[in-house]
Order: sequence, then C-alpha cells, then structure tokens
Amino acid sequence: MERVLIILKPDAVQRGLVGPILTRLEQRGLKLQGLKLMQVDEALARRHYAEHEGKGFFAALVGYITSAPVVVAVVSGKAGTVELVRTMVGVTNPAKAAPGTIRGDFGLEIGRNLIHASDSPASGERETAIFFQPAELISAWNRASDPWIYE
Ligand code: IDP
Ligand code: MG
Repeated sequence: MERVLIILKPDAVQRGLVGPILTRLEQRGLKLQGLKLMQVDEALARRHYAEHEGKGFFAALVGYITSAPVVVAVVSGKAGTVELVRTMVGVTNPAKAAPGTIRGDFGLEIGRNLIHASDSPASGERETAIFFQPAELISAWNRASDPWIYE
C-alpha cells in the first residue's frame, strides 16, 4: 500500500471546491485514512515545504498556505497510488495542466494551484507524520467496495 498526503489549499477551501476535489479522489477508488480542516501555521508550513527553502517563491508559498484554513487528507491504495494521484492533480502550473486534471480544470496560476499531493511514497509517509497524529488515522479499515475496485 502507498499513502499520499493531500492538502486542499486555502484557495480550494475559499472557493468551495473541497467537495468537488474530494469527490474526484473518492470516485476514483482511493481509500481515506484521515481527513480534517485545519489552519497551517508558519512553522508547519516551513517544515512541510523545507525542500523549497531559499527559492524565490518560498515566502509567498508560506504566506499562501497559512492564509486561510486547509483541508488535509491521507488517501491510500495499491503500489503506484502516489503516481496515480499526481497524474490526477496535474502539473504544478495550472495554466499548463491538462484538462481533466484537478489543476487543469479548476486553476489558472501557479501560486493558486489548489492542491498538494505527495510526490513519492517516502514523501507520503513523511508528510502524513507531519500533519496527522497516529490516533487521527484509520489505516486499516474494511471497505465494502474494495473487491469492486481492486481485482
Ligand atoms: P508540486 O505542488 O506540483 O509538487 P512543487 O515544485 O513541489 O510543486 O512546489 C510546491 C508548491 O510551491 C507548488 O504547488 C506551488 O504552490 C508553489 N510554487 C512552485 N513553484 C512556484 C513558482 O514558480 N511560483 C509560485 N509558486 C510556486
Ligand atoms: Mg512538491
């Protein structure tokens, strides 16, 4: 199994797109392990985006992600799920993201790209641990639809 940390960024929450975006992930067959509304503070933002520290857009990125509540989720699936979710999300710049992707259908600019998704299984584990306490996650629940989603 692979886990992906999803953040529905402040623009997704402000624009009322939490439902439509979560619906896509849910309808595809991804399994929820955790879900909550929260406010990201500067320390958490810096930790989550540590790889981007020093880049020109870093201050704006921290300002953006801390500017209003976000919805964070952990979704899981079989091997390959991280890549599958990144394909659903689309490339970083919504202006270049393919139609049918979340960024390509809902966004226009790189600084308002609506959603974060972990970029590797290792990032999925690291980021899940940053945003969720173990007790907030239900990592192994029996989903009735599983045999109708996975062969
Ligand atoms: P990703 O979200 O597609 O993985 P990353 O390169 O990891 O993209 O960048 C993290 C986030 O930083 C992006 O989602 C976006 O919000 C922001 N970002 C990245 N590059 C730029 C930029 O050139 N200008 C403004 N914001 C950027
Ligand atoms: Mg990234």
